[in-house]
Amino acid sequence: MASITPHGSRAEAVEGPEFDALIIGAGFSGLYQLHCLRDRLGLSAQVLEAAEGVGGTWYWNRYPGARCDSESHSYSYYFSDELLQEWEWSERYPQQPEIMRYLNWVADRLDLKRDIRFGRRVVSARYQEATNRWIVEAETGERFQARFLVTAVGCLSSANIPKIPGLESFTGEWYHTGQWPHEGVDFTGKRVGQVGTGSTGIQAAPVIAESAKHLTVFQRTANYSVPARNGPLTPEFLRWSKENSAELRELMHSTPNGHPFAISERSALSVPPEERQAIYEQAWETGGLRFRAAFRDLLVDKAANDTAAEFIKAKIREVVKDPETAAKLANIDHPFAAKRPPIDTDYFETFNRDNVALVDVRAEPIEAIMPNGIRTSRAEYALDVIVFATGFDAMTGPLLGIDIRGRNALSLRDVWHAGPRTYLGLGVAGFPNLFTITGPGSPSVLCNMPVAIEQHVEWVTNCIAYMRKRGYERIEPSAESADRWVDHVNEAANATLLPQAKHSWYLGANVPGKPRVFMPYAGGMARYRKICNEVAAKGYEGFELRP
Ligand code: N01
Repeated sequence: MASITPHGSRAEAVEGPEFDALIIGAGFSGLYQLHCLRDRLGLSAQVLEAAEGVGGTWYWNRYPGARCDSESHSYSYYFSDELLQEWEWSERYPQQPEIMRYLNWVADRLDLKRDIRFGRRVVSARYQEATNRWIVEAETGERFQARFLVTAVGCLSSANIPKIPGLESFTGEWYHTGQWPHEGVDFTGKRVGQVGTGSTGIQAAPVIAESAKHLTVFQRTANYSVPARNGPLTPEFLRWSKENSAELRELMHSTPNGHPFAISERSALSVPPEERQAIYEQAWETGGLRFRAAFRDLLVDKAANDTAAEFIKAKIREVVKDPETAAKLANIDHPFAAKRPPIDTDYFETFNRDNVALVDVRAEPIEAIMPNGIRTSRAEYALDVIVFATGFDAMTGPLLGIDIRGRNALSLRDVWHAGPRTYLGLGVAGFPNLFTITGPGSPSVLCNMPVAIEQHVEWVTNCIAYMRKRGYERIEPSAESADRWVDHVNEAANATLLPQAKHSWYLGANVPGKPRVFMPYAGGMARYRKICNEVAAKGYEGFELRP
């Protein structure tokens, strides 16, 4: 499988087998990137994957209730009509096991697994200037080399386990939702403590409460949530989505967030209060992320946003019977959707159960974990199981978890010490031939992920094809273009209400010591795609290309 470039034989003994391209990660991005480079460009390409199977984020996130909040018919690869026509989703939002079946099916259909090396957690990647090769080392000690290195490591794959004193003394079981045991966890008869109320915690709590003896939810930041309104997909819907796949693709490419619905053109402030209320009621009934699309200005105008925020807070007070619990749940300190807005199935209703309690850890901070539970400043909570739904060291975590070194052994950790600096979220100055799929500075997590992924993978593929055609061997963003892009990313974020959520992982605020920088590109996917296309059309403007 090693490439037949004359280079290979000389370097192989020292630096391992050589390929044209190495891809790190076998999730949505890595699978498609392998298909593009191997099957479209005819390169020798290999994927190095830490897990024992494909799936990326979905391989690890097997917690109770794990489900995607993009609608199934849009959470699919759209590059292949055959794949689109053949696969049948069963529910409005796909559950984790169904997504795993889908990704395995795609990998098998495209015969990808033969070029994926599983069980290879990449620990370092070093650029060798003299040979223009990346030397990539796995935890197993094996080395691989390639001219191009594509990171497809995901944005939410580095688990954030809070350093609470005493965790090692806990005599019960504890789990992080993003590292869930494959065999599952039996909560029957157990007293469970769940720390965290983000998208994950909001999905997990109702399911855990069904089987646990008791569930205590430890909430630090109260969160909005909109009912998902999940349900089985009808044959009519499935037929419709297949017959209209071209139009759906176009729609997803035309919206700022890559979802298959348009954002209303009305302002929340342009309609009388009764009409606005009726529009929100209808959006609440429809459910899902579509709620955000009810008005065009929810993410840019605080007064408009307040109308949505108040509507949801009123719903929480209506659903939750105990007024004290309702008040804690509705005590939300940030604009609606300024943190990633969860969608749920019976989250707020769960607090009406006799076996569920809510602890506000802003009012009574967690001080320590004891052998038999969690101690806050006010009380001790006896627990058999602790579930950390505490999220991820997002976006930069998975990249900085690898010791990546560019020209002159320049360390990515040093270059990003004050926050990520990329050009288009696709490349880093000083790191030739490195492409970062859905890297910081690209829309990534603000977009329906497969749409963002396909755009990046195709851009990278076209870029490599261009280089081969013109005889270029190296590509690297200039420091000036990266500086300008970082400024533009900040400008785009500041034009929205997103940075107003001070506890958001978009800003790195959930990881103690992490630089507070708004990481994804908030200018919208459609605009971003246009910028990337223009850069390519101008001969990869802002990048330096060399033979
Ligand atoms: O993580 P989060 P998540 N003590 O960071 C709390 C995607 N996703 O796994 O807000 C006490 O959002 C933390 O509190 P605070 C989606 O993009 C998608 O839930 O930092 N609490 C917060 O409540 C999502 O946004 C789906 O104050 C602590 C929670 O833990 C992203 O993944 C499903 C704490 C973490 O929330 C991350 O979601 C699930 C501490 N020391 C996730 N540390 C889909 O449906 C943290 N917290 C596709």
